[in-house]
Amino acid sequence: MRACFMGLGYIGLPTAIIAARHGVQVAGVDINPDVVEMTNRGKLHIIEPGMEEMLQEVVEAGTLRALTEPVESDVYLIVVPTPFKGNHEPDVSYVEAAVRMAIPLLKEDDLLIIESTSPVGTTDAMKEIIFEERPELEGRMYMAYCPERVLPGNVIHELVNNDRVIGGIDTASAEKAAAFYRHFVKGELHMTDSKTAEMCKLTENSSRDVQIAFANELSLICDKAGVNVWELIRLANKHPRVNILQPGCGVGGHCIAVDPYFLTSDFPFESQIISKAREINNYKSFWCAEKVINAILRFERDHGRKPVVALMGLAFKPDIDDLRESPARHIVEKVMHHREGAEVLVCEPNVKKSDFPLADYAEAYEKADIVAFLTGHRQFKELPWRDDKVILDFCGIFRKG
Ligand code: SAJ
Repeated sequence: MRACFMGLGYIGLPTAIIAARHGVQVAGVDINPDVVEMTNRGKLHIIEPGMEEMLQEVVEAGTLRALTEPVESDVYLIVVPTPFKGNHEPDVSYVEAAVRMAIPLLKEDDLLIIESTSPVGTTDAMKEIIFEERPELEGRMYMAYCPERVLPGNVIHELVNNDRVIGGIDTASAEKAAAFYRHFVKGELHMTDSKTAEMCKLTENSSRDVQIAFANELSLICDKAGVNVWELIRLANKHPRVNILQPGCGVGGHCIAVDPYFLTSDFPFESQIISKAREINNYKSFWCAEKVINAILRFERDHGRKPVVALMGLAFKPDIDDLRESPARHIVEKVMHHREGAEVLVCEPNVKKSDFPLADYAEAYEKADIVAFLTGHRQFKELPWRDDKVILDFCGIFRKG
């Protein structure tokens, strides 16, 4: 079986590597020649623990090679980004461009799978483009939408073990796509139609965004009410049918903070809660930055000197080194801008280099008058509580249980 992966990014590359380890002959295509060159040298251009060793293995075995142009295959996978254009409107032009690159190579019995997060109806739209260009293939090839659901940082395990939704343009397509994923997926494969599969991906991430927004809203209410939000959630979750997530300093990454807009943009009147959740989670970062700035002003007023401030964490979630779309990073930028002359120490134990000079987290904690925890890293949880500091614990470092 030959598969051509169009897009060697955060999902395309790991999936290509795993498929290449499971008997699939993989061509990995990326328009960026640097990505192609690095991949062929066995160097990973993305951040994912354990993945580089696997890449080296499949490059050496010759089961994966990277190219800038697609080659004739049996399966084509579209795994390119779907960014925004204008005001949070999804832009499917990369998906369309990748599909158009594959069109001249398609032949009878081929399978084309879209994995890119896409607005509802994208697979049908791509089907029309293909059959307009190649009418002789109508009814003679297979197409499916099969979203991924891997958690960055745990990709190797989740790519293999997660259940997957397989959305065919018809039953035969769903079966053909399921047979392809069976090469490397141990989780269950759930077959449906392509529109439902597209919507399912958007629903999963919107659902999590809404649930986090509920926790973040509670944190704002608790701050005003003088109630410890962590204790509140811990106790409420003792109810057999309540399961509240944890508040933080906002929602980051490119999935949960992005995918809900695919629904709000196409269904603006219907998606009320989804749209409000996005607002709440964005507002939470702004609120945290304001809290730090106010603490700086209050400290100077009360002590007659500028404080030392430690901002703990830059990554978008605990125990990873991924700073992309990170609310912690937005907060750091805002505080740096409005620091009123205070010395600000930025700490991120999981990275060596960033746009900001980085301080050692234990030394910064010792030295600072004001400490704001922005990411709930494991290392921070070892630090002792200190009554002599102003501690802004936005991510529950000192929560019990
Ligand atoms: N967060 C909270 N409180 C929580 C949980 C998370 O504030 O209780 C924050 C995190 O700190 C982070 C953001 O939410 O800033 C997102 O983190 P995450 O761990 O919830 O999710 P991602 O973005 O790393 O990955 C998500 C996953 N989707 C779901 O869990 C529904 C993953 O399975 C998807 O494959 C991925 O999006 C994607 O690619 O779509």
